[in-house]
Amino acid sequence: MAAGTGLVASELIAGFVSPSLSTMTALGGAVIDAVPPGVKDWAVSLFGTADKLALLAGMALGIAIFAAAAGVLELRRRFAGAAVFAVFGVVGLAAVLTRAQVTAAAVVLPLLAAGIGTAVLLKLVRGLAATYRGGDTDPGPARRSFFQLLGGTSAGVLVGGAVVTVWRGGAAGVNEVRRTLRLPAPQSPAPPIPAGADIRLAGVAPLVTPNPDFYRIDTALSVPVLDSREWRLKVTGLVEREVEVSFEDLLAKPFIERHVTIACVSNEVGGDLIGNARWLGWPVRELLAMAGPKPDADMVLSRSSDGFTASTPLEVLTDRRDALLAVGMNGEPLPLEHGFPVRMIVPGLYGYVSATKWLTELKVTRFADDVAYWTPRGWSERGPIKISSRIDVPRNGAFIQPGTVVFGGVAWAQHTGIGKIELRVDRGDWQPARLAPGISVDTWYQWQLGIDLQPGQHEVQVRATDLQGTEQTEEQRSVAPDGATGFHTIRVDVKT
Ligand SMILES: Nc1nc2c(c(=O)[nH]1)N[C@H]1C(S)=C(S)[C@@H](COP(=O)(O)O)O[C@H]1N2
Ligand SMILES: [Mo]
Repeated sequence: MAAGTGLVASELIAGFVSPSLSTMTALGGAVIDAVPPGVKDWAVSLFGTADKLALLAGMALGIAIFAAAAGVLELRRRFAGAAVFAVFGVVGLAAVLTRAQVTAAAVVLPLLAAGIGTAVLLKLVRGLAATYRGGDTDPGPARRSFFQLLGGTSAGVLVGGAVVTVWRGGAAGVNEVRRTLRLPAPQSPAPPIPAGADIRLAGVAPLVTPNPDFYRIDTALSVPVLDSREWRLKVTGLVEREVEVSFEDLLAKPFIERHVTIACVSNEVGGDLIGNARWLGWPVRELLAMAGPKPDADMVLSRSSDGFTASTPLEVLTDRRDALLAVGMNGEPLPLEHGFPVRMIVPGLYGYVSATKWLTELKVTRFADDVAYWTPRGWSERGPIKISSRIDVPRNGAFIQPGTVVFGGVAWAQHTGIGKIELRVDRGDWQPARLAPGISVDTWYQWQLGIDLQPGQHEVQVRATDLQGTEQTEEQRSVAPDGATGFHTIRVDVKT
């Protein structure tokens, strides 16, 4: 309870002022950055997207165990438990100091937590000791006052903890700023979605992914909360002149709007870490042109407020493709968890090397001189998206009626485009599917094909070919270091 009181008090302050001050988040972030890639992959495979919750629960359990030990020690020997709490404070402080967004206020909070925790610990342990002090004294009053104190702190921790989890005042303020934002209309609107691009087959992923359903992947234990009114983006490094723009500056630029499908390098074959949205923003190349990259530069290291970095080839950000400083997603300001107020979107590259959310800096540099967040953690420094295809219906393992079975799904080869989709049953001949028109080469495409199936078990595979004639490879490779390959393969059971 003592540890809980200290933690809840400091998390409450962080919650109200700014979630980025949270010591628990800093500690979790330090753990995420420090664990070897193998352990992280294991945790992600075990907990999936609940990995962050699992980490927080693990941290809480660890703290509870140490706090219990501190209580026992304090009871045996004065200030022995207090020393354990001091160690808590120092560990918390060290974690905070490793964070990119460290501020004076963030440094104070772990010390405050340890201080409050220690005070409560000493009081509780004194009170507990008083309840079984021997002799003739009646232990009743001491007992009552100890349990009052314990009950009071427990109630405080429970109520405070509930408040911390549901009410984040700092985030609420920015949510309000976001809600009242008016984004400019694009000077170059998104080309209309071609008729027939959406095949309207139940079970196939929607052509444009609604924001609440869009996959979310990042290393942020709590979503960074950035106020667009204070946001600045700096262009630094190998440039003729450093440039800084505010959100207001950005909104005054000629915006374009485009559909772009982004995907995660951790997407397994057949996986769903991919989504297609209509992004509104300003081309990155325009901002880079203002700064003037020096001739020896070949990479842009984009950085977020929480220290995450991505390495994007300079060439990709300056060619004619629609690489964006995005502020809008499907007609609304970026949701907080998708990078409010500004993120990068680069057609053709996996998110980890391009799609930096909560963007704060573009450092023009060289692959030889700088490494991005994931590069030393077992992932390739470059990550062009691999041509891929997926069967959405029927589901793997489905039981279906005999006769014509309609297969449908999506395929993508961002910035090249899909040219052909084929299916084969039980490793027979490839049969061409009907490929719907894409919105653009930067988005995924839907496809469908009806196949007559005999009763029994069948294996069905899909293969895509891009518009340059490159075929998706059959070779099965896992997601690390630069994206999975192989055919999406499902089994269906046709009833007799
Ligand atoms: N700041 C920050 N930006 C980030 C990441 C991150 O961890 N931190 N993850 C990247 C990865 S790996 C992917 S796949 C995309 C996912 O974007 P989404 O969560 O909006 O779908 O964001 C990218 N941008
Ligand atoms: Mo990713």
